[in-house]
Amino acid sequence: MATALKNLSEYNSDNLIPIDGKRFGLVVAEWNKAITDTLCKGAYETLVKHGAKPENIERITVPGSFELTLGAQFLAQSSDIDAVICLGVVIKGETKHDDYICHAVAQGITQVGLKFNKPIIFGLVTTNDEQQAWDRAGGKHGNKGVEAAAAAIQMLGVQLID
Ligand code: DLZ
Repeated sequence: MATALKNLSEYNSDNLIPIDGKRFGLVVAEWNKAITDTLCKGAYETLVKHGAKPENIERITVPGSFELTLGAQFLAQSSDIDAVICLGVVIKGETKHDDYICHAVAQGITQVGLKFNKPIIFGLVTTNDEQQAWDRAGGKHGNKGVEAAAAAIQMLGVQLID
């Protein structure tokens, strides 16, 4: 009988499960494309570094972050895909668009994950300006695409222990 969850804190980026047989979906928003491409590169390279086969990584693009949820659903509904990584950059402007988009994406991809019982990773960078976004896309705060890929791998390693 299942009694415990394997502890996520046991993992770090050098201590992840083998993923050579796993299939990943990447959903990448085209708004702030230069930055989301950099996030995507970080995610892709992390998956490959940890053993994912390039032919097992499927990338689709969507217009903006708001569409990440439906993109995630397109991929998650395929029985082939084990985990989906959503990547977008939402930068604050004069209006509250950032709030609406971020909340919608957070709720949307949560629902997709629960509906399909698969990890759907929230790789949405939400910042006050473009520089802060670059700081998180290979800059002084690392690359959130790398972290998103590591989270997907970690989630595939979560299992019930008898
Ligand atoms: C409309 C919009 C705005 C103002 N800002 C962003 C943003 O900073 N980042 C992003 O990924 N998308 C933005 N969008 C586009 C919306 O996500 C969406 O694509 C459109 O509203 C169409 O549904």
